[in-house]
Amino acid sequence: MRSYRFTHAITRLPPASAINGLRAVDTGSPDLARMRAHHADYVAALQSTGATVLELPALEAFPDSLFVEDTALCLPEGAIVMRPGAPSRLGEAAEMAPHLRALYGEVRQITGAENFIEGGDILTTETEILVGRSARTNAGGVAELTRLVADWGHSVREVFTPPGVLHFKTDCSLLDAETILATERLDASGCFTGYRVIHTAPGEEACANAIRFNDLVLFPAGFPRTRDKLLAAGYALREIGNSECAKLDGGMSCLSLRFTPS
Ligand code: CIR
Repeated sequence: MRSYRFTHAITRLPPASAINGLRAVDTGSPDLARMRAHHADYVAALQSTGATVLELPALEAFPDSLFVEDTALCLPEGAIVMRPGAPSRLGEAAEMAPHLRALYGEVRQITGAENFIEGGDILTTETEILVGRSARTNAGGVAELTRLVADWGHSVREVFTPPGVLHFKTDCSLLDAETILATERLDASGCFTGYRVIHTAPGEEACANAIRFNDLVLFPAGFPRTRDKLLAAGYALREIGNSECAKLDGGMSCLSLRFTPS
């Protein structure tokens, strides 16, 4: 599986209602115009790698619907529609399903009224699928995912999400087949044994959520010491403003589904 090379991505325009999006701590209302400008830069960066980006229209009924990553897991063999653990976000998955069906030969669904899982808790590497339980992802959701991907040949490994962190991937990103960018607090759990790990610089934990997309790493602007580490390691970085999504606990991975449909 090529875990960072993709022909397609799906994004969704931030709705005006995003100013009412979920947040763990209120640090002020996002500026919608600035958020949309950052979002346009993000889409342009994905497109600049040669990928096709399906830009879905804003969904006003769902303030967090720009964070499309949480609605599905896209694998080479097919897509799996999630069951988001935030009640206000559950309907977003049903909104995404038809778009995945139009692109993929096979689309499966997490089922079970008590099973919850969000894409932000899932990191797909070259060899395995890592899933962290969180306030949004429970044991039933992980078990469902494990069952649904088994005949596609994927193994799921349950890992630790640091307390108080929204999603597993809030604290880590895949940089290439062997390398993970992670906070020290997450790496200390031992979940990345066997991978090369680059730590976020102290005080810059908020930039751990980046994405490798083809030849680029999309990286949130404003974290110069971690940026310089990644540049020194040879990655091609594109800095994207994330100040407004950060007010809603969103980062680079949350804003797209990335895949090569079967
Ligand atoms: C939420 O709390 O669900 C949104 N405000 C942020 C979702 C971020 N998504 C992600 O990390 N995959």
